Amino acid sequence: MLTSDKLMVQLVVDQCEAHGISKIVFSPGSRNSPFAISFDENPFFETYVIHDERSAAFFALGLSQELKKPVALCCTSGTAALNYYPAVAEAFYRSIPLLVITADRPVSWINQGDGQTIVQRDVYKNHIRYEVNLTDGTNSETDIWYAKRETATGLAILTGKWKGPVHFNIGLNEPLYNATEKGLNFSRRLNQNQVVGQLSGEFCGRVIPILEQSKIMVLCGQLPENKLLKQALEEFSNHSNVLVLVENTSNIQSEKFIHCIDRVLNGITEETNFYPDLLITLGGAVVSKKIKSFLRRAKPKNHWKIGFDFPFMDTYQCLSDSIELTENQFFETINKLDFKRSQLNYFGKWKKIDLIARDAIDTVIHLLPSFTDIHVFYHLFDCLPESSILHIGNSSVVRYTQLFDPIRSILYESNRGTSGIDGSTSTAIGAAIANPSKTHYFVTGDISALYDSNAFWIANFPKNLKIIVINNFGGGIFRIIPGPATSKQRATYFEAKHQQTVAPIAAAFGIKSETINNLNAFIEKLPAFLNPENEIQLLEVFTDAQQNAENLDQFFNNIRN
Ligand SMILES: Cc1ncc(C[n+]2csc(CCOP(=O)(O)OP(=O)(O)O)c2C)c(N)n1
Repeated sequence: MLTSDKLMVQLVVDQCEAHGISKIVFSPGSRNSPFAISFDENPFFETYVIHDERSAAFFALGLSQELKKPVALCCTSGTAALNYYPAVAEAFYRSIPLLVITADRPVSWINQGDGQTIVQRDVYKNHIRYEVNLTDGTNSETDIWYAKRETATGLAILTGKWKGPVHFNIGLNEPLYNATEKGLNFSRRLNQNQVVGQLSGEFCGRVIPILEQSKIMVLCGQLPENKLLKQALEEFSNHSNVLVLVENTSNIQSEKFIHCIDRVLNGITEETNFYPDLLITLGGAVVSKKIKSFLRRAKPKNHWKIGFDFPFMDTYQCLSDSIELTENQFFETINKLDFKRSQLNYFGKWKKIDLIARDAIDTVIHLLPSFTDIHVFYHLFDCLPESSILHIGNSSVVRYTQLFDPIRSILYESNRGTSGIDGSTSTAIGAAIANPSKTHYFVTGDISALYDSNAFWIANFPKNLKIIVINNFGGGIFRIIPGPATSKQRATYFEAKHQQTVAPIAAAFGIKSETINNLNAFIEKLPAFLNPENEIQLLEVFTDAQQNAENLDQFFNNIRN
């Protein structure tokens, strides 16, 4: 087998293979060409070639999100590495294991007037779990020991308890394109033998009275599907003093939980009666801004944060205990504790309001005039095919999707780590390619779709992905959130109104598209579009930007008791 003659490149590639990283998203360049040679020649690796590094990195994130495995990215030196940054930050806040390999000049040539050169050391400093800097050169025994040890450390962290992006920056001298027969293997693993955690006897003893006497709110953020966790949470919520709040991106749904947080909070009048005494949180980002404000006002006496990532993040300003266990371990242990059933019907109080709102929706929606964003989501949730995956764009899209009860068999994904609008299409494409056995749907706003339109350029556009673009000719969110909605600068600076349509751009890349501009046509065409057999892959719907905010207001006002 051939490989690059650069020893440090061979070493990094051997380490990827030894650690089971088989998917490589490669962006063309000269400095990283030794990696192209070594990854391409080795049949263990599957490579994807994507020019736009911003899009490539989000695509890799989508692959990793779907496969639940680390994925590597490889780019050339200079601004190429900077274009990875949005997805690196997203991966950091979502604990997604991206291995970022950047080719560089050797350190002696940084800032010496060479082309395509920037300072790449520490480039992702604030958003990376580990960084390794290597230079191909002398390759002494000590250099190789150092490189093996450092890369092994980085790779152990990449997939450790607190996962996240890791950066390997490799300085390479010219000539770059020489290949040689593969000889030695340079892999080395550092095995992390993680102790299985358990709650201490002291903790269990201390918390029994709290569990018996408190109004307990369990708030779930973004999570991958986890059937055992669902069971454990259902068992825990058999206690009537336990309320479980989830979002669609939590990917755990049950009649015993409440799924639409903003919708239920909208129906609460005497807020203080609903404050919890104990808050238990798990998972990543929570979409609902309203629940964050609610809890910051409530200041529960105790807040237990479960999980390994960001253990001391104090989102609700009341963190009392950081519990570094898996969510499953925690709830399975708590369920085994012998604590008495409480008479507090905390769950029932919330559920009553939730049901009133839910029952009102059908009537309320049919009274809303024109064709607005909320109509799109109402009808979409009515006919999304079972067992598919819904990728949700940021901005108002992710907020609208929280208003309707999730369909149980569907998984919900979104770039909620940093809520950027810059890579959602590329992420959805990566996920669809990673999991071709499922149909993937992606809903996005027009600005987000235009921002990441280079995603349409990704080769072999997956046939199992269908995209709905809601075009309200600007950032519709700025009409519905307080502040910008009434600002004199709204139209130009926030909403940034425009006349652009997305379908022709997608069509230019060979993606079959259709457009719709009225409600009846949408209702009629939606089921056919969603059918996986249908060749149309992008549906652009034009909604009434003027009416959007008013319809959303009416919705919230009328679903109240
Ligand atoms: C990379 C990035 N730049 C800017 C923003 C700020 N921002 C949030 S929403 C938004 C407008 C999005 O508009 P669109 O995609 O059309 O969705 P809509 O608001 O209509 O739902 C902007 C610019 C962001 N979240 N991410």
